[in-house]
Formats: sequence, C-alpha cells, structure tokens
Amino acid sequence: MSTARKLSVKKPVKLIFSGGFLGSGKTTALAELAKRLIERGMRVGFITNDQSENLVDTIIVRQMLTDLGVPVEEVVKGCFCCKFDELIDHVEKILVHNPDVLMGEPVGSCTDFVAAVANPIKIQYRDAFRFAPFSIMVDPDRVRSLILNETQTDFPADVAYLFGKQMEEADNIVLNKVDLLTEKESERLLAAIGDRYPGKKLLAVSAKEGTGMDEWFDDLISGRPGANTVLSQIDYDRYATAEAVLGWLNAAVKLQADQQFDAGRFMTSLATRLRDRFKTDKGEIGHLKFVFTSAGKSMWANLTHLADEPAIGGEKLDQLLRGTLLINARVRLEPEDLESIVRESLDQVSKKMAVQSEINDLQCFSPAYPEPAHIIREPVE
Ligand SMILES: Nc1nc2c(ncn2[C@@H]2O[C@H](COP(=O)(O)OP(=O)(O)OP(=O)(O)O)[C@@H](O)[C@H]2O)c(=O)[nH]1
Ligand SMILES: [Mg+2]
Repeated sequence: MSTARKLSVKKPVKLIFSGGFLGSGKTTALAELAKRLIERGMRVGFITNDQSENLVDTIIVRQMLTDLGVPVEEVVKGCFCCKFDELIDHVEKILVHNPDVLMGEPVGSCTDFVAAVANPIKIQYRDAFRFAPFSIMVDPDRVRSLILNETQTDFPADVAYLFGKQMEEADNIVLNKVDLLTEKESERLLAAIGDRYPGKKLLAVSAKEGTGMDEWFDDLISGRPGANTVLSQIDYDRYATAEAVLGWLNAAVKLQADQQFDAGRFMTSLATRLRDRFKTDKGEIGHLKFVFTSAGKSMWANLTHLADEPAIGGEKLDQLLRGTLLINARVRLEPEDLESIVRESLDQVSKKMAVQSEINDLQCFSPAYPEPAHIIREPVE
C-alpha cells in the first residue's frame, strides 16, 4: 500500500458510515442522525457518493444540513471503494472545518466496504479516525423479496447475493421503515435476519418518524469500535453482475414555462409515468429519485418499488416559471432502454404540463466491474 499523506486533525474524528441497498433510507437516516449529533454540540461533515455526476442526494443533504453548518462533499463517478484517493481528498476538505464526526453514505449497490475502504483507512490513517459501528440499512420489502423469497421480484439471484453480502459485513443491521409494519411483522423480519446473519446488533427504526433512532444513535456514539467484520470471501463476478443488471441514469434538465407550474405535480406525473413504463418492461426499481431546484429551494420525489406511489419531500415549489430537475434512476433495464423511456416520458409530461424541458446533461450506463484501489481482507483493529 502506498504511503499515506498526513491528515491534520486535533483529535480522532469519528466516522459514521451507513450502507445498504438502493432506497433503503440511508440519506434520510444519516441526515436525521446528523441533526441529533448537532443538537449534542458536535460538528459534523457529510460525504455522499455516486457512480455518476448530478447526484440527487447531495442537493437533498445540502438543503437539510447546510444551514446547520454541515459541509457536504461528494465523491462521484465511482463508489468509495474504487475512488479511495478521491474519498480521502474530500475527507481532507471536510477536515478543514474541524469536525467531530464525519458521516458517509456509500452507493447503494456497493459492498466489501470494510476490506476496500475501512481497513485501508484504519491502516493508513490510524491516528486520524475512529470507525463507529458500520450500519447496513434494509428495507422490509427487500427482505421479503430478496432474502425470504416471499414476494415476487424481477431482480436476479445475483442482486440477492449482493444484498446478503452487505448484511454480512455489517456491525449493525438496521431494519428501516418500521412505520409501515406491525410490531409483529417487524419482529418476524428481524428474527429472520438474525437467523441468517448471527452476531450482529439488530435494530428496528423508522428514519422518517424517529422510532428506534435513539437506540441506534446511542450505539453509534458509544465508542464501540466499528467496521470490524471484513468479508472473508466474496465473488466479484457475482457482485459485478448484480450491479451490471441495473441501468443507472443521472440527468440534469432545465425546465421553463410561460405559465406558472407546480414542481410537485411535474415530478409526481413523471415518476408515475416512468413507473408504469418500467412495470410493462419488468424494470424492477432500485431507486428513482428526483430533485427540483429553483431559486435556491429544493423539492424532491422518490420511488423505491414498482407497487408504490411517489413520495414528495422538501420545500413546496408550486408557482414556478423555471428550475432545474435532476433525475437519478437505478432500474433493472438495459441502459439504452432506460434512457429512451426517460427521454420519452420527460417529453410527454413536459408537453402535458406546457413546460419546455431541455436536457443539459445525461449519463446512462451499467456500473462497471468494481475494482477497489485496495483490498485488505485480514481483520484490522
Ligand atoms: N415509510 C418510510 N419511508 C422511508 C423511511 N426512511 C426513508 N424512507 C423513504 O424511502 C425512500 C428512500 O430514502 P433515501 O433516504 O433516499 O434512501 P437511500 O438509501 O439513501 O437511497 P439511495 O441513496 O438511492 O440508495 C424515500 O422516499 C424516503 O422518504 C422510513 O423510515 N419510513
Ligand atoms: Mg441516498
């Protein structure tokens, strides 16, 4: 391993990283945890991550946390594992703000984080950082479809393999969205997870409503050392296949109109149309997310399952003449098909709402074979 550069910290910075499959609630939860840290008087920095530019999460996190003094950096065009040096560059930028805690959200299709990111950091920057327990968030519906095979999914077995590997390397497995479950169902799912992945701390939370977040928060700040479970074995071909079945689209679109329009209606209409097209093509959704920005304000929409309705969040933007829409779609489709569906649907919704849309930037691809810069599979204290 190459010689590490010197990072300047007054005292070790706590690293709170939370992974988990696409749409499991990482951004929602980490932003919520960041607010709690700030309430306790801690200084926080945040790093987002994506396979491409124009990341929705960065805008959302900035809207939620910038006013609270949180510097937000992003690592784009590859996961933290494959962009290790860039990750450290951005960590360095945040260290200038003298944080007590640095939070990071790896891409939802990423695994082998401990071997590829945590262990190299522990070895190269031993005095600068302390990992909190590494948490993996899971969505109840994905547990039912990918682990328990109780519900139908068009994701292939390799996606279930990736989903399992994410849990295998966790210190904490966090079943999120329990507001959608009965207590009995949440207990049943946690028990099923516990059977398959013994020795983990299991938590049930609703990042949205706050349930269970205190227990998780207390564990993260307890001083219990984390990111200690390195995967002893992982088949990179299967991992790569799981990522490659996803079409990954990031686009920035300029919108303007002669008559005022409602960004929420625009996004709902677009998300619904896309969902219906994906359904026809068996295009299982990992996560479809939009953020609409106008005059420094942002409103967003998310959809994580074909059976759901889009959820709207952020500030109300209902009397607009112009704005920018970021589209992030992770869907089980060939990239060409995903791109043409997005272009067509955008066109149709724009016409219907008498809004002119112009795509300024669009990338659509399948994630490349993961090639981490470092892999250290031996346990590191
Ligand atoms: N009902 C419910 N919805 C939630 C909860 N937490 C997150 N969500 C919703 O789940 C969707 C995805 O949330 P995100 O926080 O963006 O998920 P993510 O894991 O960061 O997604 P990616 O970064 O794309 O992998 C959004 O619509 C959230 O509002 C929860 O506790 N309950
Ligand atoms: Mg996110």
